[in-house]
Amino acid sequence: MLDRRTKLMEYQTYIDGQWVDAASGKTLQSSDPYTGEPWALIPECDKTDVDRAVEAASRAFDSGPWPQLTPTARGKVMRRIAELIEKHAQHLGEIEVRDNGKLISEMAAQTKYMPEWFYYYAGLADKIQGAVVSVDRQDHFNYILREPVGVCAFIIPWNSPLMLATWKLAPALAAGCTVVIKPSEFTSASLLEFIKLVIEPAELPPGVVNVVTGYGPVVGEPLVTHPKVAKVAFTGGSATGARVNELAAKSFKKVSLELGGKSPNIVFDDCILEDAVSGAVSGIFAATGQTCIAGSRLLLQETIHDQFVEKLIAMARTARLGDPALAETQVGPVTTPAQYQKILSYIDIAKGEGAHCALGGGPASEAEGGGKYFVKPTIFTGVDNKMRIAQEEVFGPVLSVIKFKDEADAIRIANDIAYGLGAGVWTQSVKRAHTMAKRIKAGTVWVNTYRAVSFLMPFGGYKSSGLGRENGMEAIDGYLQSKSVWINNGPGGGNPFVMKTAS
Ligand code: TXE
Repeated sequence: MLDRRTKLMEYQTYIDGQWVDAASGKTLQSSDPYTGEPWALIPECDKTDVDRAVEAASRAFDSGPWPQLTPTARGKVMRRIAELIEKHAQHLGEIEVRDNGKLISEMAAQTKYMPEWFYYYAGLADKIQGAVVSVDRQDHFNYILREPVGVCAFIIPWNSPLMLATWKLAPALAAGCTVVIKPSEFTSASLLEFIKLVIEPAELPPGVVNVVTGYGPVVGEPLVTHPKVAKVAFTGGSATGARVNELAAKSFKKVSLELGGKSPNIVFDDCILEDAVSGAVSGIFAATGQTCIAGSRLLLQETIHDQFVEKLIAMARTARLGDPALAETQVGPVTTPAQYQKILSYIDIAKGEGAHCALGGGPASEAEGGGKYFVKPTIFTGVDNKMRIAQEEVFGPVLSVIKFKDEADAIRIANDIAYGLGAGVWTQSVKRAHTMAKRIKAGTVWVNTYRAVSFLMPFGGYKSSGLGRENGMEAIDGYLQSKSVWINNGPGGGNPFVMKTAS
């Protein structure tokens, strides 16, 4: 049971295998979203700390013991990491509940599943294979090496800090990279606990994993622009993602971006109604709607619209708001005060645009199970896909319901958006399921389920939802680069002024 009476926790950050304060000695406060009270002090790093961390990661990559480890040995280290997560799962989950306001039930599931990423990529570490290529030149032996890209910078958001760091860290370590992680200024504690309980005891060489805590522009920008960083993996909002991409482009870094979404959850009249209602609720109210894959646009076939909305409201009404540390709580607080204000302002925007507020529509009081930073589960009907409430990411428990006529209409509405992260389809028709999966422009399509993720399945966005893929086999490619090696076993010579092509 989470103990909220503890005194202010004081954290240090982790650079080159050492626990250190920020060079400036400054700290920032991290608040418990449920109480709104500060509970932890986090080092407020700046460029000096970033430089130290990147130098450490660069040394570890070039000359430390890490590059000397065989891929099999790297895999063993990663299996140790997985076992240590298993051992400390409950504590890590509780820290995230405290720092982020995530439900303990959700964190129990996440921390139980997180080790699988390290087991999976541990298994891939010694299966990174190049190739021998028969080129069209006699006496040549050509091969392709697959090498780690180098120092990787991870920028992590506040909504699922441990899970999203895991998605990057596991493939990067398997590839043989070293990393510098910048968690969100709102939720750094769980990552620092993860380093203390998992990374340090796993005995990775110093400098392989480093953390710099602090504010986005002050820490994130020097990290993204540092000449010794080879790759940036970012998860966060689209505006910040665009800025990070622009900065990284100046020094031609490799970049992967996992950005926002406005995912359509599409319900046809041939669905199993109860499943679809539950899927709609889980799409938007789970994690208080603070997930990039939130099914925030519910597209309902007009033939079932009224019946569906009635059932949906009935289920959403029963959602238990409250202390995220209690197992029975279903909707917790919004994580940051700024996000809370943003959600409320979008509720006003929707009302101003003429959408009908069918449920919720404002802050949830203590009497309603809420308190500071709680928003009532909110459903808007009569939404037109052109409205801002349908086009822009709210990142909160606010659902827009949009009617459609038929398959073609559903596809048109689903794709009429800048984003393309996820989509849900509810139907019993196999033909329709495959047609929709093919025609929706999104990185993930769930049919008769929603918000399912796995280390085995690639995850990422079409269009403005991002670049690159996390998870699955292809994620490791983002941390590797190819080197072509040409060995001439024959005579030299030939015209030195002409490119050597065929023999
Ligand atoms: O995220 P930011 P914010 C969406 C959601 C939310 C909006 C803004 O709609 O309302 O984004 O949230 C670091 N250079 N998502 O402001 O700014 C920052 O410190 C380098 C979607 O909290 O994207 C943090 O570590 N880094 C989303 C990380 O970027 C910078 C998850 C994310 O912060 C930086 C969260 C800079 N100039 C919000 N500025 C998802 N896709 O899951 C900030 N950062």
